[in-house]
Amino acid sequence: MNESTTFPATAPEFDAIVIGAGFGGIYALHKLRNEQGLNVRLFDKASDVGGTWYWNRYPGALSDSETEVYCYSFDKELLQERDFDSSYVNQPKILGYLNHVTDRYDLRRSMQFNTGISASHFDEARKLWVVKTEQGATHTARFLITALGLLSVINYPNIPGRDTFAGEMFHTGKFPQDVSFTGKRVGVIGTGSTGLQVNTAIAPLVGHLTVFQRSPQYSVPVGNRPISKERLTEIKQNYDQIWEHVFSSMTGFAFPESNIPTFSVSPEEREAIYEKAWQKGGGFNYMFGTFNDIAVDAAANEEASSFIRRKIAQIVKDPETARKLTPTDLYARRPLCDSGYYEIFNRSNVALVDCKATPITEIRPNGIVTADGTLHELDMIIFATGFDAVDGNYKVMDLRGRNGVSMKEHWQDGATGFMGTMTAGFPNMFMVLGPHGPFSNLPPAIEMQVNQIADLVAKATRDGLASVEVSAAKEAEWVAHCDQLAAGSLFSKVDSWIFGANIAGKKQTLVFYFGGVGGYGKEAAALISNGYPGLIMEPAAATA
Ligand code: FAD
Ligand code: NA7
Repeated sequence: MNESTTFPATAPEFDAIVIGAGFGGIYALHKLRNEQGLNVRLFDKASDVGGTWYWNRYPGALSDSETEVYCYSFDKELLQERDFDSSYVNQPKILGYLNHVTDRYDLRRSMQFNTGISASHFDEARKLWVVKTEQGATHTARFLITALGLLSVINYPNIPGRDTFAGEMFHTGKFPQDVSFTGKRVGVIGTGSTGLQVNTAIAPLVGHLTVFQRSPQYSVPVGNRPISKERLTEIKQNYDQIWEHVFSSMTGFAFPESNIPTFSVSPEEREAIYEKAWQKGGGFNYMFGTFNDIAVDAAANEEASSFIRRKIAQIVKDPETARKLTPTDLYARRPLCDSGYYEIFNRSNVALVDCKATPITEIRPNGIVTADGTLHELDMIIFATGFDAVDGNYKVMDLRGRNGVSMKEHWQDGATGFMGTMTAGFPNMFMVLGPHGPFSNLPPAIEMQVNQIADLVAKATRDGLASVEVSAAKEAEWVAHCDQLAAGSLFSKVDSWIFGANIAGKKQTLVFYFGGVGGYGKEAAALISNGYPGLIMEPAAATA
């Protein structure tokens, strides 16, 4: 599609087009089609529903949000029907759940798979979106809902010789099914959340595992354990309270968040609180359920990290390996948890390469070379090297708003958004998990955002509006508000995907709202009760 594209003169083909069939797109389709009776088409380049859980099929893939809250809350019957037997839910089960939701609400007939959207342009004259598929088809809609995913565009580090590798090579974010590991020499690059999961899962399966670690990580046990039928019944009986807690909480998880500062208790009590959280499990629980200042106070952060450092020393038998695995910087990335990660280094078939001391210099047909000249011979390389997070998919697509301005140009100084759902200059386009949305357990954030989007679409339809758009001033005000909320956070002092630091050449900016799920809910409610201040609502007559 280019500037000279001629647009069909007829009314749009669809009321709304949704891109993405993950948690966000599925719910958006249900809201707009089933609840508002709109004519909606959803596209995904994948061959089926699931989003993250369609693509990330690596061994060990597990949600680290508790099972009872890693789901939709919108339908009480759906909650009562859900059957689960573990405190955390793995990739196949999440995929099964999203398939069930899709079928239960008869959504599949409005979904078109194997259809990547290559371009989406706003036609100002007719106030509609013109969307082009990778196969060359063109579709039009009044509203465009981009549920493109925030951890979706896979990141490969720029290592010379990558294409020369003769063995098997996979990225965790696009992992095939039925990979055999038996007897193979496998190298995993990356030790983020994904790297911890995949390394832990395959260590007992492979012939030999080499873990290429650049930054050592703080991690606590996930504490995944069976859920009895009695506990499941209890959870189902308490769902009203569970969601009340989630939607008024900071992190959107099920665990109770702490309201006490680290140094308000004695050193012995502190140790006991960390130990209890270690035994219970959960990364967010350890960071936000023990004390309320770990993410904002350097001394508190040091206490919590020193506990984990001591645990590593206790678990890992070889002191040199333990030293390499032990982080010394702030504990201020997305908090990690694992199913026995540090323990795998006690196995005789697992080796750790410290890529800070000896960076990877080259990939050759038979393995990975590090700066000390060692060739690590491998049959398989797994890249657990993360994603171009949040705005990645918005830059892959040729996405253009008013005056033909592309999203790449619009976000050249860093991605911005109002409430994570809108950005100025892109009328009638609504994002799910766009920039400056909540940093939290994501299904509740997704539900709040889709509800907000659906309210605006309903209002536009009811009031006969030609377009709805956030003003540049309102968006700037929200971004400044987000900056203010993050000002005291230690997260901004450490490089991670949360600020775009993992992508070479990407401008590092804050792209999250750190005011919590509860805070976000209040801001969303105020937006409606105050009559949508700062949103530009263009009446249809003005377009004639
Ligand atoms: P996604 O599930 O990413 O779906 C986006 C979809 O859009 C994809 O299917 C993609 O193919 C499609 N798409 C994108 N661009 C195009 C295009 N141009 N054309 C056509 N289709 C397109 N969150 C948590 O809250 N808790 C967790 O424990 C957790 N664990 C995670 C573990 C991993 C390994 C990963 C990668 C993410 C995890 N997340 C977790 C985040 C997770 O992404 C969200 O919870 C949620 O699944 C996001 O749903 P979504 O619909 O917004 O996006
Ligand atoms: P992350 O958290 O971005 O982790 C990527 C990892 O890859 C991290 O350990 C990186 O080291 C490492 N990496 C990247 N490039 C290299 C090179 N060249 N050499 C060695 N190591 C490298 O991605 P994940 O998929 O684990 O998790 C992302 C989110 O998805 C996660 O928070 C969950 O929400 C799900 P670094 O730390 O940059 O030194």
